[in-house]
This record gives sequence, C-alpha cells and structure tokens, in this order.
Amino acid sequence: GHRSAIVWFTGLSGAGKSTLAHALEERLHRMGCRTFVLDGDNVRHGLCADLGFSDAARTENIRRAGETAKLFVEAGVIVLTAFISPFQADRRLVRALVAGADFIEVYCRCPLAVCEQRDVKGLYRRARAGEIAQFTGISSPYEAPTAAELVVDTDRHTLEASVELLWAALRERGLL
Ligand code: GGZ
Repeated sequence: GHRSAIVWFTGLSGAGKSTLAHALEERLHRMGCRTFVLDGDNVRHGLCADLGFSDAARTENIRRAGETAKLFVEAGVIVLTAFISPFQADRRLVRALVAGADFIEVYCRCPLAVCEQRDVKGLYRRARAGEIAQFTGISSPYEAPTAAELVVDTDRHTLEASVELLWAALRERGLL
C-alpha cells in the first residue's frame, strides 16, 4: 500500500512539468500505486473552461485544481499536478487547503531562454509577436518558489535522472 499525496509541479510553460509528471506516474504505476495527473489538458477544457489567463483567472484555476486534487487525496490517490501556478500566494493557499496531506512542491526550474528556445508549441513566438496576451514569462509574471520541497533543473538533468530525484524524495517521506 501507499499513502496519498499531492506532488505539485510548478514552472514556466515548456519547463517540463507535464512530461515529468507523466514519467513519474509511469514509474509509480509499475510499483502498483494509484495515481492521477491533473494538468491544463484535462482541467482547462472542462472544469475550468470558463477561465482565461488573467491574474484572477489563474488564481481561480489553481483554486479549483487544488480542490480537485484534495478530492483525489481523500480517495487515496497520489495526485500529480502540472500547472504553471505562477503565484506564490495561490500555491500557499493550495498547500493550506490540503493541510494534513503530504504536499510536495516541485519547482521545475528552467531558464526562460531555454523554454523559449524549445518552444514546443510555438506559443512563445506568438507571445513575442503579440498574438497571445498575458503569457507567463513574457507579459505575465512567474513567482519562483522560495521553499519548494524539491527543485529540478530540467535543463541540466535527463528525464530519467529527474524521475529518480522525485522517486527518492517520495521514498524519503515514507510515501512508498
Ligand atoms: C501561459 C498559456 C497561456 C498564457 C495558453 N500564459 O505549454 P502549455 O501551453 O501546454 O501550457 C500552458 C498552459 C498553462 O495553463 P495552466 O493552467 O498551467 O496555467 S496557470 O497555472 O497559470 O493557470 C500553455 C497554455 O496553457 N497557455 N495561454 N497566456 N500559458
């Protein structure tokens, strides 16, 4: 058996949050853990379809994501969330929301220049061209965590090495 927990990834678009969350999930599955990944792909199209990217909309997006994560935790699942979650206050609120549950904040740290160079979806180019307003890192702020449980420098580690770091952190907390 395993305890439930929230592994909360935060970082810029393209920093590797979703990639890391899904890779960790695969590893956890192999160990028989029940997991669920919450990210923009499955939340912003439904539960948060009414929200855009203003500061207030992001705050509400994160609040709903946090409440949803809380429900999964109550069901005994290890929740992996992959939202930019750019505001310190919002991340603090989620942490308080699930007080008592294990909350592991993981900062996917990657220089803006690297994310922009990767530009997997061409969003940075469009943001620079003024076609996307309020884009994180370009025209909307990202407040880096100051006390994350774990910092992963995604531009300096392979995906496998990063998953290994996460795995060790979960073990250290007695979650596995
Ligand atoms: C940031 C945006 C924006 C703006 C669309 N700013 O790399 P992606 O494409 O797949 O992930 C980004 C995703 C961010 O949604 P989140 O729910 O994680 O954001 S937040 O936590 O701030 O609420 C990006 C895409 O949506 N996207 N417009 N203006 N990212």
